[in-house]
Amino acid sequence: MELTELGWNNQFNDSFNAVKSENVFPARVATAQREIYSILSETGEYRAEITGKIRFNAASISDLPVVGDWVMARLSPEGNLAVIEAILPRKTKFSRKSPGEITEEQVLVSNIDIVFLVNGLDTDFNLRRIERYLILAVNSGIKPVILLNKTDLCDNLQERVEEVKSIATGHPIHTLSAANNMGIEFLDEYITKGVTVSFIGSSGVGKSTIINRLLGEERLKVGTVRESDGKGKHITTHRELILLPGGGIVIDNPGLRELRLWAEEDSLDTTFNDIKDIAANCRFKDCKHADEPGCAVRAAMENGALDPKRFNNYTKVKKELRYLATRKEKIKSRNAKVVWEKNISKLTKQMQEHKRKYEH
Ligand SMILES: Nc1nc2c(ncn2[C@@H]2O[C@H](COP(=O)(O)OP(=O)(O)OP(=O)(O)O)[C@@H](O)[C@H]2O)c(=O)[nH]1
Ligand SMILES: [Mg+2]
Ligand SMILES: [Zn+2]
Repeated sequence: MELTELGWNNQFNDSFNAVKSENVFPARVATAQREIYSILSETGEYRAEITGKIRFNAASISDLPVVGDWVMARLSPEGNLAVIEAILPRKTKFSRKSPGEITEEQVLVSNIDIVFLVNGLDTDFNLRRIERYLILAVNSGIKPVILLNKTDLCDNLQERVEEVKSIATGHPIHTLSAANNMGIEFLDEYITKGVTVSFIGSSGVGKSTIINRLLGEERLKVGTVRESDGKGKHITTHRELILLPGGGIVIDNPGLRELRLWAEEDSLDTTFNDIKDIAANCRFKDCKHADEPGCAVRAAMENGALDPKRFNNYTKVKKELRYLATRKEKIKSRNAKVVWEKNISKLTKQMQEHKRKYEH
């Protein structure tokens, strides 16, 4: 198989040449489960592990390989197991804040060109969630495409599309019914040879169903949704990179339970640019849009130009990202302090040694 069919490009080639040694080869991570990986290369697929050095040097989970990564690998003497010696710099990464209390980035997939944000037009439909997905995509620099699946279950399709349009800030929106193989042709225009795409969304929205349609066979397991609320049953349990017969690379994801944001605060200027534009007309530059006179944002909500629910979500997300930025800043200064203390103690030791040497 040619590396370009796996998404290889000049950037990866340069990174690889800069670090390569004898008997290593480039490969792409197809699955990653508890530090057991499968990697795809010119000569085929291998099971792989990481070196102790990668594990030891990893400051956080995002320093370990993820599905989509390009790596430098070496075959074990027996030739059936590979060892990953380095991760090549990622071109893009789609991240969230890792679940739980720890303030840490969790890279879900890397080196993707397009992220399809999949939504069900049944009870899953939620504009506020789409806004959150868009923040993550915009922050990652990956082109987002919004998919509204299950058109067969929706009797107010046009209305839904208009609602999504009003929050999509120009990103493309497509409707389809994957289960009925209807309206899926447009995907071919996005997924061309060497292009990597990923499907992200809640459990049960039809991510694996769509990929099976692209494959032309029922290769991925799909599940049913709960009748009462349309929620999926987390059928896909791990990420997987799959090559499509017509060229193109797709990564299936398990349904996301939690979508905690990992993004810079200024990504809101893009995802909520309508609010930014309206706020530019507030009388006071530092208007909090609470009870100040001449507030253009409140006026827009009153005259129907801005949906108060969108504004509420904006405020909520802004707070969340502010908190995240403070936490990151704290961790940074704590780490800097540790480095500083280490340096000081090293210096003190050197001085003591110097003194000992010359005092006698
Ligand atoms: N009515 C209808 N059902 C669909 C459509 N697309 C998918 N489904 C059904 O939705 C259910 C869930 O589909 P999956 O493809 O397993 O969903 P998923 O997003 O991969 O879910 P997880 O793997 O759990 O994250 C299955 O019963 C599918 O048949 C559609 O267009 N219309
Ligand atoms: Mg699935
Ligand atoms: Zn205002």
